[in-house]
Amino acid sequence: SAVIEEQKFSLQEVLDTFKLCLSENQDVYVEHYVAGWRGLVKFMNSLGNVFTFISKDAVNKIQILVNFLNGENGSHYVTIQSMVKYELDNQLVDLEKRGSHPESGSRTLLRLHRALRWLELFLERLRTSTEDSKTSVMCADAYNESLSQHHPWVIRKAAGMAFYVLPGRPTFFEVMNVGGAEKVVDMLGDAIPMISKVYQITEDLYAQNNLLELP
Ligand code: 1PX
Repeated sequence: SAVIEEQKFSLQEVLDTFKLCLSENQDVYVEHYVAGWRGLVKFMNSLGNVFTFISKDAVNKIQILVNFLNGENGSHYVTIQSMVKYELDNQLVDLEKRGSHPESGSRTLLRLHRALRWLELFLERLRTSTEDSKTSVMCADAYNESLSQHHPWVIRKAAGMAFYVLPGRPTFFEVMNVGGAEKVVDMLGDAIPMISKVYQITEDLYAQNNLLELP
């Protein structure tokens, strides 16, 4: 019965989390940003064990940010804007090379931010894909166009292998648990603009502060 049935995970909820990220004055809430990533990791893990090396790194970075958020200076970590300002004002960021602050909130979030661009590109490809499109190709194209530029050869190689074993489009859509292909397309059309917006606001903030290459 519906009562005992375990609530199934839906990618819709995950992507909706990114809608909660923006405050009234276009600041980005770290809490919801991190929650969005948590959901994505959960989704990725449900695709199989091969993806755990990817999710481990994401989980690690999520945890670093959660620790700041729950730490004694947590009030400065409420939004990405306040985090960046606080860390820069207090010299808590390694700007040139990794030194005494190798795991600043700013450099950690930058890694997820770069991955968010991959997600945006991948979801857009999924949205416009046809029945015979290959998820592995869409995923690899999105990766090569974005995140790969920040990864050394070994990581690119390993990522390429992970894409290779991605389930096909039908299974992928099924695991998303949103409904039929038409529903998926609608949901993505709804979610992608929000993700793009969060991405662009973060990108502009990092560009203005010269932080796009943080080590
Ligand atoms: C409907 C689609 C939903 C799909 C959700 C999938 C979520 C993907 C989560 C990927 C998170 C990757 C975070 C990577 C951060 C990163 O770039 N880290 C590297 C640099 O960090 P560092 O601290 O050393 O400066 C780090 O070296 C990364 C290592 C792990 C390998 C990253 C490969 C990224 C491939 C992204 C594509 C994921 C494909 C999943 C298919 C669903």
